[in-house]
Amino acid sequence: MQTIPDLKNNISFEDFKTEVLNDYKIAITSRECSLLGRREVLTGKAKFGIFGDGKEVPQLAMAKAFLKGDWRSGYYRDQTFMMAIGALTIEQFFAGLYANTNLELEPMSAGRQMGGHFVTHSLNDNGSWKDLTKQYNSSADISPTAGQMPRLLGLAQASKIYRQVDGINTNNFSNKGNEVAWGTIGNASTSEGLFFETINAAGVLQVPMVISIWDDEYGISVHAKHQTTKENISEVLKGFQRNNEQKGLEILRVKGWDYPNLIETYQEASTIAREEHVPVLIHVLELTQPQGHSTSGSHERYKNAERLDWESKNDCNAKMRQWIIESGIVTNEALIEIERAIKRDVREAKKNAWTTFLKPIQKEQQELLSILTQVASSSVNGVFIKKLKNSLATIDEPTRKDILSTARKVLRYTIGDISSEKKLLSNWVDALFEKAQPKFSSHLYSETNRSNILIKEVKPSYDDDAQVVDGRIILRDNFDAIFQNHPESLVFGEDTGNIGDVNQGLEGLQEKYGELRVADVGIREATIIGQGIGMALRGLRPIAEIQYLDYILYAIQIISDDLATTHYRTKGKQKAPLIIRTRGHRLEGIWHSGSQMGGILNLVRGIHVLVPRNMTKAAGFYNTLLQGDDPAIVVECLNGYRLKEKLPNNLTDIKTPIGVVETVKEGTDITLVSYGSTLRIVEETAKDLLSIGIDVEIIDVQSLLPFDLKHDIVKSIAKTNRVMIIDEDVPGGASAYILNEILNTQKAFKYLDSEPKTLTAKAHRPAYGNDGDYFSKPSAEDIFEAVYEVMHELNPADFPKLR
Ligand SMILES: Cc1ncc(C[n+]2csc(CCOP(=O)(O)OP(=O)(O)O)c2C)c(N)n1
Repeated sequence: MQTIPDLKNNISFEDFKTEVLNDYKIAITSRECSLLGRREVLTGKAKFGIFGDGKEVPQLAMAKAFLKGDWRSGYYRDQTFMMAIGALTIEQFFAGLYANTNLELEPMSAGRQMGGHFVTHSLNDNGSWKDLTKQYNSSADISPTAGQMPRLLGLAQASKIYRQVDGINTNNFSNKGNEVAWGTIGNASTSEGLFFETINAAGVLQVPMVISIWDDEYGISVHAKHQTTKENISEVLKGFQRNNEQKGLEILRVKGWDYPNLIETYQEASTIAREEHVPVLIHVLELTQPQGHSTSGSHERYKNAERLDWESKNDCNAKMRQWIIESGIVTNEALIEIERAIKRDVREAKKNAWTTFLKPIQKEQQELLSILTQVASSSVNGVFIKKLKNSLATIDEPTRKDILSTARKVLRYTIGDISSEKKLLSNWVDALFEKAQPKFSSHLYSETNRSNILIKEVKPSYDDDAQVVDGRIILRDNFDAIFQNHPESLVFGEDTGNIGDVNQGLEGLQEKYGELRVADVGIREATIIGQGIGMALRGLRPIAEIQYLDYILYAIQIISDDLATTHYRTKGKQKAPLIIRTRGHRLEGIWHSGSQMGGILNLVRGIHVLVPRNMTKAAGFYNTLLQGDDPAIVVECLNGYRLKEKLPNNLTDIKTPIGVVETVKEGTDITLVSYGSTLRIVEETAKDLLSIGIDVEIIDVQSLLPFDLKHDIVKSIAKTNRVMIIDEDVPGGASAYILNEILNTQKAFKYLDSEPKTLTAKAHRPAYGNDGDYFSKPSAEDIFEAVYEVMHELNPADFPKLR
């Protein structure tokens, strides 16, 4: 079905005819998929449908200009493009709609994403890279509108890095940076800030990117007059147009039904982006949406008769058809023949997709029915069990939910039975869960030997006369070694380049490694992360710097929606091992508190969250992360850059293990669990507590996600029988997360002789200044008194009430 890329004008008329008809067939196939797809939802076979009808013809043109090695970052309308590059068959289209969990049958996400979310596979099963220069590439779509834009920037930036930075091994990834990153977005989604942020950054960076705006004048029901100034996005963007004096974007416009002009426009865009590394925006106008936005509603509700009439007359497929006949390529009759055959093929493929989806589930249904027959005959509740069994038997097209919920309800009827049949059923339920649960829950993190958690610890070692230096020096020297040893690594952020970051952890490194590898960027956190995601998807090892932890909130949407789900939503077929470097913890003021850990932890499952208590630990984390495949956020302690640390003699080798806590002080009375800057206060308070006879054990969590994989905390609690979590986040923030891990995962309740305690900041954002901090976050006195109170409850005679 695939279109022929890079169609040049110097082909024979016969070849041209074949090519056009081949394209027309793709467009009609895609349309037929949309039409039948909608029906599958309305009849209940699929849950939700969002299709590419009305956007077919421009996608043919885009596919022709799209070369091997190129990347797409698009959205749910792009099924025609995916078909045209040969990355989506009709069966796969329907397998996605049905949420088939078999990755071979549903390569877009193994049923994890709703239909219309596309991807190609970058990785082999063992997690190693495929040769991305020899295949067409698509990053995995996400649903939030414009969420594809930040990543697009990085996909394009990677070409620039591969072209301009010497010493990187480009095998598998790039051919001299000739690859173009192609973005697609709906007209209404250009209202999002992420779109403007990306456009501006692309203009600044001058990267090979072609953004297509599919303009059908609506965003669901909302017309362009409510979306876009002047109702015209390319008009508004005119200021970005490059000219003879100034760099910028090339902006092109073309009508979405005009096949020959579309091909020409896309070839032009491709050449500009590929050869000059100049971003191009193509505003594709006059598109339609024949079936409305999605299966959730009908567009007759919000489009008037005049618009609906216009849409039916300007349907891009109909216009292409008309052009084919008028150009004498083939007759109307010949096209009718082609269309009839396609309808038949799509119907057939749809049926196959449904059968292959259903078969394994029906097999499970039959297995269960046979077990239930046995269970019913051996149970006193046989009558009720038979009823449930018969009800399951009547379902012709069952889901796994139908099957498992029947089995589990039957188990309730067998509570009083002691029989081999009951055992058979309960084993069968366990086995089905074991088989089915990973279909939905695997690959949140790397499952290969490049998983971060497998990387072994290398402890720092010290000379007897080890130099004592500011923490930032340790970081700087370690980054220096990283850039030396990993040519594919690079760092970028606000004030990261010229001054070597606001705390000078990168001092002098731009001079040494150049402006592309140690780079200043604009104030645009979301696209800083997007830049990192895109480059990581293409084999680079980016370190994206977010200046202060508080400002990660600007990027948390893209971190959560895109980065955290990349590996999961592709079932391990793409990875983005981005390292996010930031600093926080124990700064001051509402927007410089650096403590919002609970919010972050709950939004970034799929990413490791590390809070090293000093810069040696931080350096070790960076070294570990560069050996692994999982993305991570490293929060450096803001007040640690100028604190003195001993310089290890094996700095560049040290590795801080991930998911491992450290007991920094042993004790007998109570286990204090903390991390980051707060840990230092806990350590100081421990001395005061010891002076009055309270001997605490202190554990530094240091790796919040993943959390204490060896369950060392519960071992400590088994000894002390008491626990307190001390955290500078709000009540119910990270402390609640830690408590859940200790109580629910590690089952520490068995060992507790006192109520488990959390000591946190106040519920409000921390006020500014020393007193603001004192009255907002846990102070040394707060910690002292809270621990003392626990000991007072235990032994009021030795520890009488303090106040
Ligand atoms: C951040 C976010 N807000 C809202 C939505 C719900 N939504 C999905 S598509 C859509 C309209 C998009 O319109 P447009 O960009 O013009 O693309 P089209 O669907 O018309 O191709 C909206 C509001 C979403 N997916 N993400």
